[in-house]
Amino acid sequence: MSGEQEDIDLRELDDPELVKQIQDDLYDGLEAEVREGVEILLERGWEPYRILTDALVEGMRIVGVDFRDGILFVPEVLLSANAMKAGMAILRPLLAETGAPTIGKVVIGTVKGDIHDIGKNLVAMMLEGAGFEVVDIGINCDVDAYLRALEEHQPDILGMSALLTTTMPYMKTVIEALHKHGIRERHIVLVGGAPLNEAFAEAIGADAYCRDAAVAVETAKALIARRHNQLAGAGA
Ligand code: B1M
Repeated sequence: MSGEQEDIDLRELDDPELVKQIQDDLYDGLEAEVREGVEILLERGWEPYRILTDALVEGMRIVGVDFRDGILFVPEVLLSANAMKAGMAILRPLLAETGAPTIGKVVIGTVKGDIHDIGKNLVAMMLEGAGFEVVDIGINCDVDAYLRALEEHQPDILGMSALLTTTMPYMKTVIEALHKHGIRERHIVLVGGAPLNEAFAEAIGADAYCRDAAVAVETAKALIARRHNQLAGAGA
């Protein structure tokens, strides 16, 4: 949280200093510096997932606190978001490169009225890394966008993201539309986003709430396995 930027040679910093510096650069929206910091940690043998969580996600958490407290405003947070995305872009192919066979298909999108996409992108990245085929339909998705994507891609899982208390109720609208079209049982519905919780997911009729990207992967795997077992049981 510099304000003024001295010239720092990132390579001279030890690992904890570098992680802290990446968080500061993310806060200051310095895309090139965040990219360089991520690359240095990779060169030093850091696992991509550790860089993601310790440097980038933690950096964005700090941005979120100051945004909430009125210290940072939308234009600054947008710069931070772009810096975060630049770091994520380096990690994405590495996280996706597990060579795992495809274990299921996911359609994921942020709900109508909501343009937050960093968390959704991260979940998509981690699911890809775990061997899911992911169709990301973007932000501000209305019921029609979800229904079209489900019809076109026939995924095992529908993932929805919402970061605002004002947009999270729209998830219920989507789930009701699935019921109305008689396709609710075809898809596992997973929901996530900072203002949600398990009680909310249950109340709107989702299959599960995912606190973070790692939980999204675990939950997706577990529910796919359960569904396969049910189908195998029904066929026996
Ligand atoms: Co926004 N914003 N924002 N914002 N913004 C929040 C969400 C807020 C909590 C900030 C605050 O006040 N502390 C607050 C919401 C308050 C509320 O509703 N309770 C808020 C607000 C108010 C707003 C605006 C209304 C501000 C304004 O205009 N006055 C506006 C709304 C715009 C809109 O959507 N219509 C707005 C705008 C923006 C920016 C455009 C500047 C930018 C978004 C850029 C972008 O995404 N491309 C932005 C940002 C960056 C944030 C914060 C700071 C960070 C969000 C983020 O990326 N977190 C955020 C504060 C916060 O959350 N602490 C805030 C990092 C990300 C990795 O975490 O998204 O939680 P998260 O995702 C996690 C989990 O939630 C989960 O896994 C992810 C990875 O671990 N998860 C899923 C998420 N989606 C999932 C889907 C799944 C599963 C798991 O499906 C299976």
